[in-house]
Parts: sequence; structure tokens; C-alpha cells
Amino acid sequence: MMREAAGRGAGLVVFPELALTTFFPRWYIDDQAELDGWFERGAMPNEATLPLFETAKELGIGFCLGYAELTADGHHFNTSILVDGDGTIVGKYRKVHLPGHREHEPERPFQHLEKRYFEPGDYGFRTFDAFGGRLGMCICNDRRWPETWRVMGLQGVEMVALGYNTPWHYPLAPEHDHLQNFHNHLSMQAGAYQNGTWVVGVAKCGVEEGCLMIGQSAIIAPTGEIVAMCSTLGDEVITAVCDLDRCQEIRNNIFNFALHRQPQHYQAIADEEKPGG
Ligand code: ING
Repeated sequence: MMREAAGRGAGLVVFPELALTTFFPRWYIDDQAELDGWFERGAMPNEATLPLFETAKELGIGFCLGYAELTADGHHFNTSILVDGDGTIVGKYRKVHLPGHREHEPERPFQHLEKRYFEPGDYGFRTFDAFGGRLGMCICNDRRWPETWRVMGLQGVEMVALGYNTPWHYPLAPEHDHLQNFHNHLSMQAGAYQNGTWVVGVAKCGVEEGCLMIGQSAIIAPTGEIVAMCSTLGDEVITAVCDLDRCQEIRNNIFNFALHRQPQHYQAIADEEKPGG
């Protein structure tokens, strides 16, 4: 798929969340060695990913890759890296918003044990000057939280690359299952428009180990418009020409932060919730 993208002239390929493995948080795994087997140990590239790095360098194309990270000192993160066209890691992100639950809940049709298997990311939401612009990353559930986008928007982000593994069925609110695709695009389009940034949101989709996950990967302009979208649940490559200067149409006008924001009224957003709401 990277070769297909490069053949179309793409300079950056974005892969999904946990692109190297199945979405193993859907299983209760009580053996730590078995669980750690799903993680990439230490620094990247490792033996398993070296071919990807080498192919990217051969093609002169950058990529964003989501994977499970086990650090040398034993910490577990849901991570993504940004690698530029000569194979240099220019950005790294660790998922901040971990959805799901911590304890085994056998009554569920499948688990969502990200709170058990990963620690909340410790990098926060940073931006990286690469690919001729300012890029940021987030992962899956992060896209649903407006804070994710604004913290990067305040850094002048021009493109946010994110992957997601989103089950169609949400056991605690099945009445919303039919809204998963809508909420996916709602979150990313709002993030794009309200911060004047491009967004590339990439699904690992289709039926994985019996679990149907949504697709509709999309490339979204700073106006919030979807300029490219996948239309199947199979392996698909979508591309778009993303003029990062178009961010200014939004950032110089409707969302000119210096001109219009009133941060003296926003403190509540950064505070802990008060008990009882
Ligand atoms: N997955 C899901 C997501 O935030 C989820 C969890 C599914 C939340 C459906 C709400 C509804 O897209 C991950 N991996 O965060």
C-alpha cells in the first residue's frame, strides 16, 4: 500500500492505530508474558519494522505508524511515530485518552481493556515541524476530545495524523451503534474546522477476530470538508493534495485565536471535574 501511495506521488502515508497487531485489548489476557508479546520492545525500527523503514527510504516517502510500545524500562503505551522521507523519526506520540475499562468484564461480547494494558501517554499533544509544515498526532479515542485538537491548534498545527480501531458495536450503548461512522467524522471534521488544520484519519477496519470495526478513513481539509474517503472495509489507499497554506483561510479569519479567543473564561476546561459535576 505504501508503494501504491508513492506511485500516486504521496509524500506521507498514515497507517492505523496498532497497525502491526490485532486490536488485542478486545481480549482479557492475564499472562503478562503473553500480553507483552503484542508489544514492540525498545526503539524503532526493530527487526519486524525495518523493512517498512527501508521501503519508505527507498521510495522517499514518510509515514505515520501506530503500534504497541514496551519501553526499555517496562512501560506500556499505545504509540504512534512520524517518520520523514529519509527514514528519520521526527515525531512520537503516546495515546492520552484510554477508553474502555480496567477489569475483565466477561459479560461483554468483547473486552476493551486499553486502561489495563496501556498507561496514559506522557508526551501530551506536541507538534513537529516536518514535511514542509507543522504536524501533530493523536490516536483513536483522542479524536473525540476537543482538548486534543485545541492544544495542537494553539501550537499552529497544520495537519493531524491519527489512526483508529473503532468497533461498530459499543456494548454499553448499543442504541448508538448506528452512529459510529457519524461520530467518527463529526469528531475529526470539527477538530479540523475549529483549529484550521488538515486531518488524516485512518481506520483499521472490517471484521478482525470476529469484531466488526468501522472504516470511512478520511482526509479532511481545514474547512472541515472531507476531500477523500475510503468506501470499502477492505485494504484501500486514498490520497489527496493537501495545501497546508489553506489552514490560513481559517486561522486568519473565523478561528483567528489572537483576535477572538477569550481564555480568561476557559479555566474550567483545564481543571479537574468537581464532584457531582
Ligand atoms: N476505540 C474506540 C474509539 O474511541 C470507542 C473506543 C468505540 C469509543 C465506540 C466510543 C464508541 O474510537 C479506541 N481504540 O479508542
